[in-house]
Amino acid sequence: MLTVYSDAHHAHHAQFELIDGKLVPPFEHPRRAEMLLAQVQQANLGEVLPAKAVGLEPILRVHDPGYVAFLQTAWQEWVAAHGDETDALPLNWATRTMRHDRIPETIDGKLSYYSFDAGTPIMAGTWHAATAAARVALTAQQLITDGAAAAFGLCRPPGHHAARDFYGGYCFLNNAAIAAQAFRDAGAARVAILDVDYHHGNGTQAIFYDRSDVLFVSIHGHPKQEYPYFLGYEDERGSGAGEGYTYNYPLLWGTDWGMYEEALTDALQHIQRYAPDVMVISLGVDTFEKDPISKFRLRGADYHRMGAAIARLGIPTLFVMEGGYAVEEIGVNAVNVLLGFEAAS
Ligand code: SP5
Ligand code: ZN
Repeated sequence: MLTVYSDAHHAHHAQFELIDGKLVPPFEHPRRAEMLLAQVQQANLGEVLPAKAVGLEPILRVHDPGYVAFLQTAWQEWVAAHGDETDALPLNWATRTMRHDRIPETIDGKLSYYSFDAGTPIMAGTWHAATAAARVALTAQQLITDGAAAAFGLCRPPGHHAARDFYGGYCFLNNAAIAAQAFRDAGAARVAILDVDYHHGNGTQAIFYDRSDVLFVSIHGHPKQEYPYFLGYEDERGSGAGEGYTYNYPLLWGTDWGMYEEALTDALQHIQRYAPDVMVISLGVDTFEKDPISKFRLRGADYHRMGAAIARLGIPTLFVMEGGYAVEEIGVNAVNVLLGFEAAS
């Protein structure tokens, strides 16, 4: 399997994230992608290709132009207001009874308007890294459009929490959604997205919620217990033309492979019935037993089983990297999915 990778992710290396009431060094840091790349090479998964240059067009097929413009200049505006010593973080949000129809003019207001958490710092290189991650996903997508059976987009920062016009959950541009839309624009009639990251892919779900041409299926920590809390319940099934094209499998803390596999089997049956031309896997390995911010109990060998189960559908598959914060094991676990896929293909 070919991997696509860009060094540009190094440009995004914030100082702090807010978690558990503390400002701590970010869990989402450059060494994650370094460990992934090292394991791709160590395991001889296949050649590693650079990301191709792409314009903003495929990004704007998914994201709001105002949001993209905000991301592009947010850091400069933050520096003008506050200097460059701290990362840019929002402080409050428009919750119930407040207005969503006015975009503030100041940078602090815009950070609040265009985000949904305080755990996703913006710094000098964030835009550069986020666009590079989208280019990684698009380059890998192109490989499959050109006939490859599978490809791995080693994206960082991740993407599945980012919606059409907001960021959060360490995500700025929704790499998987951008790739899925690019598949459609390249002629695929139906695209399925399977999101196996520990956290619900709220951004991806929202982007495709009212559409039947992109099926969204997610297995994740139950929103009654787990971040991002406000999406990912079983009764979310899509709306309008998209009704019946979203499926959620919320699972409780402590979920092990036995319980996970049951959901995965069911999820894969929905995808098989949909008969997509191509499939995008939002590949998070924060379901791992030793993940520092998550509470599932998957073990190393389970990732091989996961990849094999995905391969049995026999559908061209783009893997897009999302979360996973047990940095010592992130490479082995993610590459195990890919090796399991190859072994069963
Ligand atoms: C792509 C991705 O995996 N984003 C995850 C974003 C998680 N944000 C913080 C979640 C905090 C949940 N509580 C953690 C408790 C750890 N002690
Ligand atoms: Zn996650």
